[in-house]
Amino acid sequence: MPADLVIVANRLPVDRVTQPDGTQGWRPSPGGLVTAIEPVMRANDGTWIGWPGGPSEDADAGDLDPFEADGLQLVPIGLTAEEIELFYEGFSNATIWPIYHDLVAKPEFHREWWDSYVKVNEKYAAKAASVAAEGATVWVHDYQLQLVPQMLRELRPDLRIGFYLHIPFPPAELFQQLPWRRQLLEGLLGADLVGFQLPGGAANFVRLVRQRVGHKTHRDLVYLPDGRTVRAAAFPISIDAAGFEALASDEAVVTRAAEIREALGSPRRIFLGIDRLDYTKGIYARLRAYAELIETGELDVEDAVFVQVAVPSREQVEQYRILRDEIDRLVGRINGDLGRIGRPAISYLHSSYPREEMAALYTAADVMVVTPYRDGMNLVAKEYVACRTGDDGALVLSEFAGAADELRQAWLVNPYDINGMKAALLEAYRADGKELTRRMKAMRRTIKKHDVAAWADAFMTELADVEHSTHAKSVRAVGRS
Ligand code: GDG
Repeated sequence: MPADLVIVANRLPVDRVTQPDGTQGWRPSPGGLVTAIEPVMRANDGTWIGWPGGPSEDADAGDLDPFEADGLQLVPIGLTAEEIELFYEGFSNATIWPIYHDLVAKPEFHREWWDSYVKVNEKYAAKAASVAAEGATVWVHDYQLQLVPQMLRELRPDLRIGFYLHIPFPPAELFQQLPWRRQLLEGLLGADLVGFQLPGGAANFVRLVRQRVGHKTHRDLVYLPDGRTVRAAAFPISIDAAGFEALASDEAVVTRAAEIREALGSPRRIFLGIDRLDYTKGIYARLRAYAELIETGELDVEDAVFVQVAVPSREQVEQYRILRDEIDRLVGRINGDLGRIGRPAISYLHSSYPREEMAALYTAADVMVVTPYRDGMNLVAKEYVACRTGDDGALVLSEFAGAADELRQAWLVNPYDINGMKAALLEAYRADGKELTRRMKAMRRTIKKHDVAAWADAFMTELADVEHSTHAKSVRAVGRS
């Protein structure tokens, strides 16, 4: 049945699993996005288009039929092993990802990766065009699908199209290295509304459109020669704050948090880092800063431990494999040099956990350390705050995470400044209860007010409001002031 609302994202909110009897099945992988979008999906007969993960033998064959899971209509897009390598691991994760994150790693440019990116984006656009009802709203997500808005508009000019970028949008100086910069900008301009995490990303985009594509712009509006107007604006994403708070208050989670502390040898303070094992997250520098504090005697392994959870990620991409080896070596060296029997300096876990275990870790941790070199938002920081129902606990947060714009009461640090990080870690460690409560109370107010439902609502409302008709030919007369 044609859908009035279509979500197009790289991944479906389910994972394909092989059941014990050998048949294929689906397991929900509910993340923040699906929680946010679910109510509006249900209210509008929504359909979600995305890749279920894993390679498909023949991506065009009908082995992936639409299906329903938990009342949601899901339309799988199959990717071949070659597309996964070129489009996903290649162009998305080894070209766009590093460029959009301030060149934290060196991006690679390969024409065959780009060709695959175009082809896969065409596949998503064609599928969206075939399931959207007349005049429907289509919301496209993230950096893997930046060409979809324009491709979709060509196929279906009747649609209202929104795009949201979950990662930072880089300054012009970096973006213009991309050999396909113009195509990417034009791809995004197919949308009526282009959403970013922060106002800076939206401003970078509008400036690039003016410079590189030559369209007229005024503040957050772009005027296209065909008479359309495109709006670029910030919509900082958030979390299901009430859901995390409820989870943290759950008796089983509270008990588990106490068990974790005990299993760690009941230290006075637990430091915690939880990140996908990604070079943007600043794990290496953070652990070095912590180790130096132990080395100099400012912290003692009898009193404190650093729990670092590194969630496996993009393991087929070479830079991620190198990073894993580097962190493995660093943790081994730190624990070898500074640990004592039963008292490692760092408790390192290369694994992923259920949501309940995440909430128990947040509840057990006295100091949460989130120090990415660059991050669109960083939901882990917000989840920690949501779980601190006792208004205690300290957050050490990178200035370069989008979350720093809202969580001003965290100990804000420059993740490139090891001494600065050491000072902040110590301050957070030594802070008294009154100071912790003052900071945490303010952050919790922010998170509760700006939760993920508010985010989805703001984007959908703005998308519904965007002038869908053509702008007047005289550019000056139309601009919002
Ligand atoms: C991108 C942008 C932006 C992590 N490990 C486990 C687990 N998680 C969950 C966390 C959190 C999410 O994954 C991670 O989100 P982040 O925001 O921290 O980072 P990215 O994955 O890089 O996300 C980022 C985000 O998109 C949203 O727009 O904020 O800047 O890079 O929700 O809780 N969840 C479970 N087990 C784990 O082991 N269940």
